[in-house]
This record gives sequence, C-alpha cells and structure tokens, in this order.
Amino acid sequence: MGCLASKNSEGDEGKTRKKVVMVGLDNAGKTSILNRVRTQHFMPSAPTVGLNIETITFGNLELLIFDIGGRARSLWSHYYENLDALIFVVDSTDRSRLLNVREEFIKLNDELRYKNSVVLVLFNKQDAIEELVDYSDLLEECGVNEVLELDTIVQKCSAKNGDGLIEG
Ligand code: G3D
Repeated sequence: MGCLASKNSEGDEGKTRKKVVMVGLDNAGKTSILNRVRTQHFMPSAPTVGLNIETITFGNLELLIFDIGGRARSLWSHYYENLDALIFVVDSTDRSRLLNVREEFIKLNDELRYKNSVVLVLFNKQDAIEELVDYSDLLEECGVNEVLELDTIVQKCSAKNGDGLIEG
C-alpha cells in the first residue's frame, strides 16, 4: 500500500498527497464520516467488509483515506507504511466498549511509535450522546490522554450533522 502514497509526495497538479488511515471499532461511524466529508450528506452505510479507499481534496491537500473495517483489526497495521496521519473513530454513545478502545490505543503506541505520524481521535455521534454524559468522562474512560503516547489531537464530532469534522 505504501506505493499508493508516500510521505509528502506531490500530486499531479501540485497537490500535496497525504496518506491517512481511518480505523476504529466496528459501528463507530468511520464510513459515515467519510461519506459526510465527501458528499456533505449523512447516508445509510453498510458495515465495511475489508476496506474502503477514498480520495478527498481540501484546497491543495489531497487525502488518500483508507477506511478499514473494525472487525478486520488484525489487518490495520498492514496499512501503516508511509502513513502521514491516523484517524481513530470512537462511538461516543457506546460506553461499554471504551475499555476496548483503550486496549486499541495501547496497541497503537507500539505500532506507530517510530512512524512519525499524527493521530486524530474523533469522538463521533455527539448528536446522540445522552445529556448527562460528560465528554471529559469519555476521554478518561478510554484513556486517550494517558494511554496514547503519540502526537495526538482529540476532536468531538458528528457524522450526522457534520459538527467538528472539518475542524478535525
Ligand atoms: P463503521 O464504518 O465504523 O462500522 P458506520 O460505522 O459508518 O457504518 O456507522 C454505524 C452506525 O452508526 C450506522 O447506523 C450509522 O448511521 C450510525 N452513525 C454513524 N455516525 C453517526 C453519528 O454521528 N450520529 C448518529 N446518531 N449515528 C451515527 P445503523 O443504524 O445503520 O447501523
């Protein structure tokens, strides 16, 4: 996969290409986020079997995004060669799996330690979060700030209404 995009490579029209891999547990909303950014619409999505590959352009930046199905966890690291950024999507409404998310962060430390890539953690489905749930509790329960030892940005978002995605 490294042949498809290398760090800071120049595209055909002077665009800077970046390789971005999007991972997360199944049902976190990875495909919905991709669809929302690509089409500006929230659309029904079938579970990702294997891999979706999309190219998204922001100004002079061309992002080649690999959306890897959450059930294919053992495959994730095969796509980390020449990685510029990793997006990890968390389902903010599924607190029962935040401990699983924490375990994935621990694995990411080893897998990305020497890759010199940025990690963006998107806390998705903010539109559906219960009013009594505190965002800071979600951060603490999955340990994003203590466990992840990488260059990390945290952003809350919603694929449904689009909030937070462009910021991320
Ligand atoms: P995945 O690609 O990470 O597996 P999907 O996840 O994009 O397939 O989304 C899984 C489910 O979550 C879908 O619901 C989708 O509509 C829903 N979803 C994704 N993002 C959001 C969001 O921001 N807000 C809300 N409320 N729901 C979201 P279904 O019912 O089709 O399984």
